[in-house]
Amino acid sequence: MVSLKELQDTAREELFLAGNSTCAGCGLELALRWAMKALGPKTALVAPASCLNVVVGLWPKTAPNFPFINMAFAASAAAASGLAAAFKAKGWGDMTSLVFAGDGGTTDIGIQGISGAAERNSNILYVCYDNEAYMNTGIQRSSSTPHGARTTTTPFGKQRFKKNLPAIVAAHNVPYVATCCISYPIDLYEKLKKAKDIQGFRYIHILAPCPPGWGFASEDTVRMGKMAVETGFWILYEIENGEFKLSKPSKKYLDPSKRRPIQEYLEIQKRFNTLTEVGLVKWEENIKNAWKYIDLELEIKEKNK
Ligand SMILES: Cc1ncc(C[n+]2csc(CCOP(=O)(O)OP(=O)(O)O)c2C)c(N)n1
Ligand code: SF4
Ligand SMILES: [Mg+2]
Repeated sequence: MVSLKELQDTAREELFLAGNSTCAGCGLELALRWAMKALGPKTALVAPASCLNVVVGLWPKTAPNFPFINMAFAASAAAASGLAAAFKAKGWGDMTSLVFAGDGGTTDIGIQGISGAAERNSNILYVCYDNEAYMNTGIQRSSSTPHGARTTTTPFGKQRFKKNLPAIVAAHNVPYVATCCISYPIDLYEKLKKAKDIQGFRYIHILAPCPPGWGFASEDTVRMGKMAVETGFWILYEIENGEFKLSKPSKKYLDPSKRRPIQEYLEIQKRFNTLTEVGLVKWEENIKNAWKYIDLELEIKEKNK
Protein backbone atom coordinates (compact mmCIF):
# COMPACT_ATOMS: atom_id res chain seq x y z
CA MET A 1 0.00 0.00 0.00
CA VAL A 2 1.21 3.51 -0.82
CA SER A 3 2.64 5.48 2.13
CA LEU A 4 1.45 8.95 3.17
CA LYS A 5 4.92 10.37 2.44
CA GLU A 6 4.88 8.94 -1.10
CA LEU A 7 1.42 10.41 -1.68
CA GLN A 8 2.49 13.84 -0.41
CA ASP A 9 5.53 13.84 -2.70
CA THR A 10 3.46 12.57 -5.59
CA ALA A 11 0.76 15.17 -5.09
CA ARG A 12 3.34 17.91 -5.74
CA GLU A 13 4.86 16.38 -8.86
CA GLU A 14 3.03 17.06 -12.16
CA LEU A 15 4.01 15.55 -15.51
CA PHE A 16 0.88 16.68 -17.33
CA LEU A 17 1.26 20.41 -16.90
CA ALA A 18 -1.17 23.18 -16.09
CA GLY A 19 -2.32 25.52 -18.85
CA ASN A 20 -3.71 22.75 -21.04
CA SER A 21 -7.10 23.26 -22.70
CA THR A 22 -9.26 20.63 -20.99
CA CYS A 23 -12.72 21.89 -19.97
CA ALA A 24 -13.23 22.85 -16.32
CA GLY A 25 -13.84 19.69 -14.28
CA CYS A 26 -12.48 17.33 -16.95
CA GLY A 27 -12.27 13.71 -15.73
CA LEU A 28 -9.72 12.84 -18.42
CA GLU A 29 -7.26 15.37 -17.00
CA LEU A 30 -7.53 13.89 -13.49
CA ALA A 31 -7.06 10.38 -14.90
CA LEU A 32 -3.94 11.34 -16.83
CA ARG A 33 -2.38 13.40 -14.04
CA TRP A 34 -2.69 10.55 -11.55
CA ALA A 35 -1.61 7.93 -14.07
CA MET A 36 1.56 9.87 -14.88
CA LYS A 37 2.34 10.39 -11.18
CA ALA A 38 2.34 6.59 -10.87
CA LEU A 39 4.25 5.87 -14.09
CA GLY A 40 6.89 8.61 -13.97
CA PRO A 41 8.75 10.41 -16.77
CA LYS A 42 10.23 7.28 -18.38
CA THR A 43 6.96 6.74 -20.20
CA ALA A 44 6.14 7.22 -23.87
CA LEU A 45 2.45 7.89 -24.42
CA VAL A 46 0.60 7.01 -27.63
CA ALA A 47 -2.72 8.82 -28.04
CA PRO A 48 -5.20 8.12 -30.84
CA ALA A 49 -7.64 10.81 -32.04
CA SER A 50 -9.54 12.04 -28.96
CA CYS A 51 -9.97 14.98 -26.59
CA LEU A 52 -6.49 14.17 -25.27
CA ASN A 53 -4.98 14.64 -28.73
CA VAL A 54 -6.28 18.19 -28.81
CA VAL A 55 -6.05 19.41 -25.21
CA VAL A 56 -2.28 18.90 -25.06
CA GLY A 57 -1.92 22.08 -27.12
CA LEU A 58 0.63 23.18 -29.70
CA TRP A 59 4.41 23.11 -29.44
CA PRO A 60 6.25 24.85 -27.76
CA LYS A 61 3.48 25.13 -25.16
CA THR A 62 2.45 21.50 -24.98
CA ALA A 63 1.25 20.13 -21.62
CA PRO A 64 2.87 16.65 -21.51
CA ASN A 65 6.31 16.76 -19.92
CA PHE A 66 7.15 13.33 -21.35
CA PRO A 67 7.30 11.76 -24.85
CA PHE A 68 3.87 11.95 -26.52
CA ILE A 69 2.90 10.50 -29.91
CA ASN A 70 -0.30 11.35 -31.79
CA MET A 71 -1.53 8.27 -33.60
CA ALA A 72 -4.20 7.36 -36.16
CA PHE A 73 -7.40 6.14 -34.51
CA ALA A 74 -7.11 2.39 -35.09
CA ALA A 75 -3.37 2.06 -34.66
CA SER A 76 -2.48 2.96 -31.06
CA ALA A 77 -2.04 -0.57 -29.66
CA ALA A 78 0.07 -1.51 -32.72
CA ALA A 79 2.18 1.65 -32.42
CA ALA A 80 2.77 1.06 -28.70
CA SER A 81 3.75 -2.56 -29.46
CA GLY A 82 6.34 -1.23 -31.92
CA LEU A 83 7.65 1.19 -29.31
CA ALA A 84 7.98 -1.64 -26.77
CA ALA A 85 9.97 -3.67 -29.31
CA ALA A 86 12.23 -0.66 -29.98
CA PHE A 87 12.83 -0.12 -26.24
CA LYS A 88 13.79 -3.78 -25.92
CA ALA A 89 16.17 -3.59 -28.90
CA LYS A 90 17.78 -0.47 -27.43
CA GLY A 91 18.12 -2.05 -23.99
CA TRP A 92 15.85 0.62 -22.47
CA GLY A 93 14.10 -1.78 -20.11
CA ASP A 94 12.98 1.02 -17.78
CA MET A 95 10.74 2.70 -20.39
CA THR A 96 6.98 2.12 -20.28
CA SER A 97 5.10 1.96 -23.57
CA LEU A 98 1.68 3.43 -22.80
CA VAL A 99 -1.54 3.95 -24.74
CA PHE A 100 -3.96 6.51 -23.33
CA ALA A 101 -7.11 6.35 -25.41
CA GLY A 102 -10.76 7.36 -25.20
CA ASP A 103 -13.65 4.91 -25.16
CA GLY A 104 -14.37 5.44 -28.87
CA GLY A 105 -10.74 4.75 -29.76
CA THR A 106 -10.82 1.69 -27.51
CA THR A 107 -14.20 -0.03 -27.48
CA ASP A 108 -14.99 0.67 -31.17
CA ILE A 109 -12.19 1.75 -33.46
CA GLY A 110 -9.13 0.39 -31.67
CA ILE A 111 -10.53 -2.97 -30.54
CA GLN A 112 -8.92 -5.04 -33.30
CA GLY A 113 -5.45 -3.67 -32.53
CA ILE A 114 -6.04 -4.18 -28.79
CA SER A 115 -7.10 -7.77 -29.32
CA GLY A 116 -4.02 -8.40 -31.47
CA ALA A 117 -1.63 -6.87 -28.94
CA ALA A 118 -3.34 -8.71 -26.06
CA GLU A 119 -3.18 -12.04 -27.88
CA ARG A 120 0.55 -11.50 -28.61
CA ASN A 121 0.99 -10.40 -24.99
CA SER A 122 2.83 -7.29 -26.21
CA ASN A 123 4.70 -5.53 -23.44
CA ILE A 124 2.44 -2.47 -23.29
CA LEU A 125 0.14 -0.76 -20.82
CA TYR A 126 -3.17 0.18 -22.45
CA VAL A 127 -5.33 2.69 -20.56
CA CYS A 128 -8.83 3.63 -21.67
CA TYR A 129 -10.26 6.81 -20.17
CA ASP A 130 -13.97 6.33 -20.51
CA ASN A 131 -16.09 9.46 -20.83
CA GLU A 132 -18.77 7.31 -22.46
CA ALA A 133 -19.01 9.00 -25.88
CA TYR A 134 -17.01 10.56 -28.72
CA MET A 135 -16.63 13.85 -26.90
CA ASN A 136 -14.01 15.61 -29.00
CA THR A 137 -16.25 15.63 -32.08
CA GLY A 138 -19.35 16.83 -30.26
CA ILE A 139 -20.81 13.90 -28.26
CA GLN A 140 -21.63 10.96 -30.53
CA ARG A 141 -22.52 7.58 -28.99
CA SER A 142 -19.83 4.92 -28.65
CA SER A 143 -20.29 1.29 -27.64
CA SER A 144 -19.30 2.44 -24.15
CA THR A 145 -22.20 4.93 -23.93
CA PRO A 146 -24.66 3.65 -21.32
CA HIS A 147 -28.31 2.79 -21.86
CA GLY A 148 -30.68 5.74 -22.07
CA ALA A 149 -27.97 8.40 -22.59
CA ARG A 150 -28.80 11.11 -25.10
CA THR A 151 -26.02 11.95 -27.55
CA THR A 152 -26.17 13.71 -30.93
CA THR A 153 -26.52 10.30 -32.62
CA THR A 154 -28.97 8.91 -30.02
CA PRO A 155 -31.29 11.93 -29.59
CA PHE A 156 -33.96 9.84 -27.79
CA GLY A 157 -31.49 7.91 -25.60
CA LYS A 158 -29.27 4.95 -26.51
CA GLN A 159 -31.09 1.60 -26.63
CA ARG A 160 -28.12 -0.73 -26.15
CA PHE A 161 -26.06 -1.14 -22.96
CA LYS A 162 -22.40 -0.38 -22.37
CA LYS A 163 -19.89 -2.84 -23.85
CA ASN A 164 -17.87 -4.57 -21.13
CA LEU A 165 -14.38 -4.10 -22.54
CA PRO A 166 -12.41 -5.08 -19.39
CA ALA A 167 -14.17 -8.49 -19.52
CA ILE A 168 -13.37 -8.83 -23.24
CA VAL A 169 -9.69 -8.07 -22.63
CA ALA A 170 -9.61 -10.42 -19.62
CA ALA A 171 -10.84 -13.21 -21.92
CA HIS A 172 -7.44 -12.90 -23.69
CA ASN A 173 -5.77 -14.25 -20.51
CA VAL A 174 -3.43 -11.27 -20.19
CA PRO A 175 -1.33 -10.68 -17.03
CA TYR A 176 -3.30 -7.69 -15.71
CA VAL A 177 -6.72 -6.07 -16.12
CA ALA A 178 -8.18 -3.45 -13.78
CA THR A 179 -11.00 -0.92 -13.54
CA CYS A 180 -10.57 2.50 -11.91
CA CYS A 181 -12.47 5.73 -11.38
CA ILE A 182 -11.01 9.24 -11.11
CA SER A 183 -12.84 9.75 -7.81
CA TYR A 184 -10.63 7.12 -6.13
CA PRO A 185 -7.13 8.46 -6.95
CA ILE A 186 -5.24 6.27 -4.46
CA ASP A 187 -6.81 3.11 -5.90
CA LEU A 188 -5.97 4.43 -9.38
CA TYR A 189 -2.40 5.33 -8.42
CA GLU A 190 -1.74 1.92 -6.84
CA LYS A 191 -3.13 0.00 -9.83
CA LEU A 192 -1.09 2.03 -12.34
CA LYS A 193 2.01 1.56 -10.24
CA LYS A 194 1.48 -2.16 -10.03
CA ALA A 195 0.78 -2.39 -13.78
CA LYS A 196 4.00 -0.51 -14.57
CA ASP A 197 6.10 -3.32 -13.07
CA ILE A 198 4.28 -6.21 -14.76
CA GLN A 199 5.64 -7.59 -18.03
CA GLY A 200 3.29 -8.26 -20.95
CA PHE A 201 -0.09 -6.80 -21.88
CA ARG A 202 -1.81 -4.76 -19.18
CA TYR A 203 -5.21 -3.08 -19.50
CA ILE A 204 -6.76 -0.43 -17.22
CA HIS A 205 -10.22 1.06 -17.81
CA ILE A 206 -10.84 4.37 -16.01
CA LEU A 207 -14.29 5.97 -15.67
CA ALA A 208 -13.73 9.67 -16.38
CA PRO A 209 -16.88 11.85 -16.07
CA CYS A 210 -17.21 14.69 -18.59
CA PRO A 211 -19.27 17.76 -17.54
CA PRO A 212 -20.34 19.00 -21.01
CA GLY A 213 -20.91 15.49 -22.40
CA TRP A 214 -22.94 14.20 -19.45
CA GLY A 215 -24.66 17.43 -18.53
CA PHE A 216 -23.59 18.21 -14.97
CA ALA A 217 -21.86 21.15 -13.27
CA SER A 218 -18.07 21.21 -13.59
CA GLU A 219 -17.55 21.17 -9.81
CA ASP A 220 -19.41 17.83 -9.57
CA THR A 221 -16.95 15.60 -11.47
CA VAL A 222 -15.59 13.79 -8.41
CA ARG A 223 -19.08 13.47 -6.92
CA MET A 224 -20.30 11.93 -10.19
CA GLY A 225 -17.54 9.28 -10.17
CA LYS A 226 -18.28 8.49 -6.52
CA MET A 227 -21.95 8.02 -7.26
CA ALA A 228 -21.11 5.69 -10.16
CA VAL A 229 -19.31 3.44 -7.67
CA GLU A 230 -21.76 3.91 -4.76
CA THR A 231 -24.75 2.91 -6.89
CA GLY A 232 -22.90 -0.26 -7.93
CA PHE A 233 -22.93 0.79 -11.59
CA TRP A 234 -19.13 1.12 -11.88
CA ILE A 235 -17.36 -1.76 -10.12
CA LEU A 236 -13.70 -1.47 -9.16
CA TYR A 237 -11.69 -4.67 -9.44
CA GLU A 238 -8.46 -6.16 -10.77
CA ILE A 239 -7.60 -9.48 -12.41
CA GLU A 240 -3.98 -10.43 -11.92
CA ASN A 241 -2.80 -13.57 -13.74
CA GLY A 242 -6.41 -14.75 -13.87
CA GLU A 243 -7.09 -14.09 -10.20
CA PHE A 244 -10.06 -11.80 -9.60
CA LYS A 245 -9.99 -9.30 -6.72
CA LEU A 246 -12.71 -6.84 -5.84
CA SER A 247 -11.11 -3.49 -4.93
CA LYS A 248 -11.63 -1.88 -1.52
CA PRO A 249 -13.93 1.01 -2.59
CA SER A 250 -16.39 -1.47 -4.19
CA LYS A 251 -16.32 -4.21 -1.54
CA LYS A 252 -19.18 -2.89 0.51
CA TYR A 253 -21.49 -2.80 -2.54
CA LEU A 254 -21.41 -6.59 -2.82
CA ASP A 255 -24.35 -6.18 -0.46
CA PRO A 256 -27.16 -4.69 -2.64
CA SER A 257 -28.75 -2.96 0.35
CA LYS A 258 -25.64 -0.74 0.69
CA ARG A 259 -25.90 0.59 -2.88
CA ARG A 260 -27.41 4.02 -3.53
CA PRO A 261 -30.47 3.99 -5.83
CA ILE A 262 -29.31 4.31 -9.42
CA GLN A 263 -32.00 6.94 -10.01
CA GLU A 264 -29.97 9.41 -7.90
CA TYR A 265 -27.03 9.04 -10.31
CA LEU A 266 -29.13 9.27 -13.47
CA GLU A 267 -31.37 12.19 -12.58
CA ILE A 268 -28.52 14.65 -12.00
CA GLN A 269 -27.16 14.18 -15.53
CA LYS A 270 -28.97 15.98 -18.35
CA ARG A 271 -28.10 13.21 -20.84
CA PHE A 272 -30.58 10.91 -19.09
CA ASN A 273 -33.52 13.32 -19.01
CA THR A 274 -35.51 11.30 -21.56
CA LEU A 275 -35.07 8.03 -19.65
CA THR A 276 -38.45 6.36 -18.99
CA GLU A 277 -39.62 4.20 -16.04
CA VAL A 278 -39.02 1.15 -18.25
CA GLY A 279 -35.48 2.37 -18.93
CA LEU A 280 -34.87 2.76 -15.21
CA VAL A 281 -35.97 -0.82 -14.53
CA LYS A 282 -33.60 -1.98 -17.30
CA TRP A 283 -30.75 -0.10 -15.58
CA GLU A 284 -31.56 -1.77 -12.26
CA GLU A 285 -31.57 -5.22 -13.91
CA ASN A 286 -28.32 -4.47 -15.67
CA ILE A 287 -26.59 -3.56 -12.40
CA LYS A 288 -27.92 -6.75 -10.77
CA ASN A 289 -26.53 -8.80 -13.66
CA ALA A 290 -23.13 -7.09 -13.47
CA TRP A 291 -22.88 -8.05 -9.79
CA LYS A 292 -23.90 -11.65 -10.62
CA TYR A 293 -20.72 -11.81 -12.71
CA ILE A 294 -18.70 -10.50 -9.75
CA ASP A 295 -20.35 -13.03 -7.38
CA LEU A 296 -19.46 -15.80 -9.83
CA GLU A 297 -15.82 -14.66 -10.06
CA LEU A 298 -15.56 -14.56 -6.25
CA GLU A 299 -17.20 -18.02 -5.98
CA ILE A 300 -14.69 -19.50 -8.45
CA LYS A 301 -11.84 -17.89 -6.49
CA GLU A 302 -13.14 -19.38 -3.23
CA LYS A 303 -13.43 -22.86 -4.81
CA ASN A 304 -9.88 -22.69 -6.17
CA LYS A 305 -8.39 -21.91 -2.74
C1 LIG B 1 -10.29 7.72 -38.74
C2 LIG B 1 -10.87 8.90 -38.00
N1 LIG B 1 -12.21 9.00 -37.91
C3 LIG B 1 -12.76 10.03 -37.23
C4 LIG B 1 -11.97 10.98 -36.65
C5 LIG B 1 -12.62 12.14 -35.91
N2 LIG B 1 -12.47 12.05 -34.47
C6 LIG B 1 -11.45 12.66 -33.81
S1 LIG B 1 -11.55 12.49 -32.15
C7 LIG B 1 -12.98 11.63 -32.27
C8 LIG B 1 -13.71 11.19 -31.02
C9 LIG B 1 -12.93 10.23 -30.15
O1 LIG B 1 -13.74 9.71 -29.13
P1 LIG B 1 -13.09 8.97 -27.91
O2 LIG B 1 -12.12 7.96 -28.38
O3 LIG B 1 -14.17 8.49 -27.03
O4 LIG B 1 -12.25 10.12 -27.19
P2 LIG B 1 -12.86 11.50 -26.56
O5 LIG B 1 -12.99 12.46 -27.69
O6 LIG B 1 -14.17 11.18 -25.94
O7 LIG B 1 -11.85 11.93 -25.58
C10 LIG B 1 -13.38 11.45 -33.63
C11 LIG B 1 -14.59 10.74 -34.08
C12 LIG B 1 -10.56 10.86 -36.79
N3 LIG B 1 -9.73 11.73 -36.24
N4 LIG B 1 -10.04 9.81 -37.49
S1 SF4 C 1 -15.21 17.33 -23.57
FE1 SF4 C 1 -15.12 16.15 -21.65
S2 SF4 C 1 -13.32 14.79 -21.84
FE2 SF4 C 1 -13.17 16.37 -23.44
S3 SF4 C 1 -11.85 17.96 -22.53
FE3 SF4 C 1 -14.00 18.53 -22.09
S4 SF4 C 1 -14.48 17.63 -20.08
FE4 SF4 C 1 -12.61 16.66 -20.84
MG1 LIG D 1 -14.89 9.29 -25.24
